[in-house]
Order: sequence, then C-alpha cells, then structure tokens
Amino acid sequence: MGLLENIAVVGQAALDAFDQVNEAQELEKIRVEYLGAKGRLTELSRAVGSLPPAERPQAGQAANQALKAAKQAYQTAQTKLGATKTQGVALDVTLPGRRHQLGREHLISRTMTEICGIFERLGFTVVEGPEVETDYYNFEALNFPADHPSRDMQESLFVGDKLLLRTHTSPVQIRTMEKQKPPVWIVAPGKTYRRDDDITHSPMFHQVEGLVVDKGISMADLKGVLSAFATAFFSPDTAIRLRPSFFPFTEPSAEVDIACVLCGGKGCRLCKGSGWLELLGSGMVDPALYNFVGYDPREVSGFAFGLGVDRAAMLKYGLANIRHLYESDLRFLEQF
Ligand code: FA5
Repeated sequence: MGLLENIAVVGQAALDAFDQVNEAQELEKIRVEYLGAKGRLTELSRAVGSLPPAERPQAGQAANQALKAAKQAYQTAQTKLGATKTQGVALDVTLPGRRHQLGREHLISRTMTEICGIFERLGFTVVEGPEVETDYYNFEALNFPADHPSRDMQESLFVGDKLLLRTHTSPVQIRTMEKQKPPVWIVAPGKTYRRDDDITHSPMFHQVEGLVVDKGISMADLKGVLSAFATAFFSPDTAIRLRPSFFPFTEPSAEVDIACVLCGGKGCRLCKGSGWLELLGSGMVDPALYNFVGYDPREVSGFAFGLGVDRAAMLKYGLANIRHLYESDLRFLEQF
C-alpha cells in the first residue's frame, strides 16, 4: 500500500473511531493513537518528507487534510461527550430533592387577621375604606372643624388640595353610616399614615377601627366588648381600664389601657412604673356625627374605637422597636 493510500485508510479509520466513541477515557486513547506525537496520522504526515520530491505535494496535501478532518472529528466527539455528561447530572434521579422554603404571613397581617377574627366572633362585620382620603371624611365629618387645633394632634401627609393619606381609620365610620342604616357593628382594618417616626411610631402603621350604632348602646357595652377583646387577644386575665381623653368625634372619650403584659400591673420598666399600657382610643359616638349621615340621635346611640395594630403586636410579642416590623429582616420575622 502506497503512502497516499495509507493516509486515506488510516484517516477514515480515525474518523470512524471518533464518531463511535462514547466514553471520555476511550476518546483520549483514540486521540493518542491517531493524533498523538507518535500517533498513526502524525507518523504518516511525517513520512511525506521521505518521498521523492515529485510525489510530496500530493501526499502532503492528503496528509494535511486527513489530520484536519481527524482533529475536527475529535473536537466534535469531545463536545458530544461533554453535553451528555451535563445531561446525565441534570437527570440524576438519585440526588436528594431541593426543599422549597415556605413563606409565612407577616406578623402585622397575622395580628390584623387575629384581631378581626375576634371581633367577627363577637358579631362584627369587616369593611374597608380608601387610604387616600378627602379632608371631609378624615376630618370635617368627624367633627374636626377647619383650622381647629385638634387637627394638630394628627401629623397629616397631604397629597393634594383637601386630599391626604388618611391619618386614622375613623373616616370608615362616616363612609359606613352614609351607606347603611342602623344597626351597625363593623370593624375596619387598614393602613394609616402620619408624619411620625420614633421607636414606637412609624410614618405608615395600621389601625382597626370599630363602630357600633344600635338601640340603647351605652359605655358599658364599650367596656364589655373591649374587655372581651383584650382577654381573647392577650390572655384570659388581662384587665383593662378606661382613662378620660378627648377626640372630636366621641363624647365622652376614653383611652383604653391594658394591665402591663410584663409585670401584670405591679409597675416595671415597660409600663414606666404605672402598671398600665396604652392600647387604643375610644368613646361614645358624638351625636354631632349623626347630623352628617342622617341618623336620629334620639333613636340610636353608639361607641367607636381605634386600635393600633402595630402597638398591639408590640405589646403581645414584646417588641422594643416598631421599626423591626418594617425592615424585612428574616432573622427577626422568622421568629414568629
Ligand atoms: C385615633 O387615631 C382615633 N381615630 C382613635 C379613635 C377611634 C378614638 C374611634 C375614638 C373613637 P390615636 O391618634 O390615639 O387615635 O391613635 C390610635 C392608636 O394608633 C394609638 O393608640 C397607637 O396605638 C396607634 N398609633 C398612632 N400613631 C401611630 C404611629 N405613628 N405609629 C404606630 N402606631 C400609631
């Protein structure tokens, strides 16, 4: 067999071998056999130099072509084996599964749901109102006259002329009474906004408003309902007290305190020695409000309250700083 013929035969054998190989170690062996320093194709192309000058160009060209084709076939085989290897890993059914981490309700949402659930069991219905509110519903119809200093109690964030981010959930009282005749037993949860920012006050926070308007409602009903709430939410022996206060839309008004969750009323650092912690604002609905919604104050009476959800969560879970609730730090959130 002449050199030219030899190159053709060995070249084809190399191509076939690279085409059929299906294992990386085998591929390396074939590479060494044909393309290594002493490989069969390498030796053949080296032999071209010992041919008579007239035969060299043709044999040289054939040897180069065979080498090039074999190298290409080698690369193709390498890629094919690499891809199969990756595919094998992806399909390895013996590997342990990856566990998906389950999320959970944020502490605020959970507290809100829990609070509303307690009131629903007491016969209240849950309603909602807008977070961007008009001056009329946030203040005027709640008996805050324009330019009255009582508006200063709430650090309002205005977003337009007579349009603001609601400072409390009390506007839902008016919106509900406009739509519905007594009896009314509602709670209204939602976000509220004030220009406040310290360890117990956040610019965005949450309230649950409560409103009852019915025949013969008295302050005893207010105290009974809020006492039932406090014992269900905190613990069965939680005492409450009503402390005189002022809100333009309730008369009389009362702050409701609960016995300190840490010392039970004896006096400690948390309650600053008083034995009590402030929980919410409340009072008997001021009859002036009934004029805005067309109720007859001789027929019905009612009470209302506004509970800080963030405050309730802080008291229940012993949180020292309200900002923990809004920093999205999983190390904090995953504790609850
Ligand atoms: C009110 O907002 C009245 N609308 C409550 C009310 C409703 C009274 C119905 C009478 C009848 P006050 O401004 O006190 O009241 O806020 C109520 C509660 O919201 C506070 O006790 C406190 O728990 C919470 N709160 C107020 N401002 C903030 C704040 N910046 N960050 C977190 N909680 C707050």
